[in-house]
Amino acid sequence: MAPLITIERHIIDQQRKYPNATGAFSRLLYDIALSAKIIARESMRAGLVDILGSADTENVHGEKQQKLDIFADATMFHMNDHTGQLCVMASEEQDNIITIPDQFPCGKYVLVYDPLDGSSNIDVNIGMGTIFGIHRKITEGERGALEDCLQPGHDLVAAGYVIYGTSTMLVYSTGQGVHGFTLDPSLGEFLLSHENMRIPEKPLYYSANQGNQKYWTPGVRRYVDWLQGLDAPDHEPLQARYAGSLVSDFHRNLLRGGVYFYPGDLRNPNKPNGKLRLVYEAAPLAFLAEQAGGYASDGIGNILDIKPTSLHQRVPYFIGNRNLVEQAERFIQEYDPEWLARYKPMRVTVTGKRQTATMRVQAES
Ligand code: P6P
Repeated sequence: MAPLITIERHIIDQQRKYPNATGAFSRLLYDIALSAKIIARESMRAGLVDILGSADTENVHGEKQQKLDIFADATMFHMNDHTGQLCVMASEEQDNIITIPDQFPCGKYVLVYDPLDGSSNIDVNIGMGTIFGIHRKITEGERGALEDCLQPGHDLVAAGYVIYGTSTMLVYSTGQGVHGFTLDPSLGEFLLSHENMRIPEKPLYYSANQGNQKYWTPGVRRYVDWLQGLDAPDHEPLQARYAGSLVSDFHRNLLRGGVYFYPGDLRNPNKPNGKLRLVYEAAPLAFLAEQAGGYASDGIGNILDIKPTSLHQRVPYFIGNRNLVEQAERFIQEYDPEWLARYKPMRVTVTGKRQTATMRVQAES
């Protein structure tokens, strides 16, 4: 029988590559895996306990919160607030940064997360997920601050997601490739099932909400024609698959090859930057995509080079096979000068990892 490699064992094996590791980072990854098991258990019972439906509250984005949203958010907080690994947290469901309670010690890591992405799918039994990113603390003092949560994605030390689908999987990377673990409910363990995940060279799918097509820019509409092979008789179309859940669409495209995009549009001239949040959705998955041989862009350049200027900042988003994402950039560059003029001033980039970072305000360049 092939050896059962639990996520705990995999984390320890990864830690052994760093002789000076204290184990703090490994313990943080355990705690996230345990949080995932707890959320998975509740989401699998969602139809049986009073956790379906809306909580009759709204989050910072004015989005109706589901009971399971609130449960997942509380779980991520309570499983990580006391461990001494973190100095601050940030959640899609919380307006401001989440400080570590005074009675608990602080650590050197920062956890940003979307506790339950795609929660509108809960009541219709379609997949959803948790997305997380881990940064190092960069500010002075024991306790973390907002600036610790506003680091560019290329400074992430780890990122991952949990997908609550036909099975529950935890997929993560610490910069040493992307590895997937499937939860065995009978053991309560995440077991290594997808080692060194790489996005296939030949893509099969594109994922987008084409109900918004009338609001898309000319460049994005041209892009969809290209994806559908309408621009050339010998150009094979990609198949459309859209789950309404970023984690589900990203996971499928990571395994089968493809592109997911949620572009900026022309509906609101003051909001050309789309729907997805940079800090705890777009950047962590962009980190994974790059580790798996893919790429993520806001339509201009690498998502990982964008310096967040606010906690819930939104970005236009294209993620998947590099050649597919770069084609979107070319069409936007050629056909969308009006949109580019609106969006570029919002875009601050930092090229190069922290030690050699050079901040550049896109609007000035
Ligand atoms: P729409 C879920 O709210 C989410 O952030 C992503 O998971 C998903 O891809 C997208 O929004 C769905 O948005 O506008 O297509 O319903």
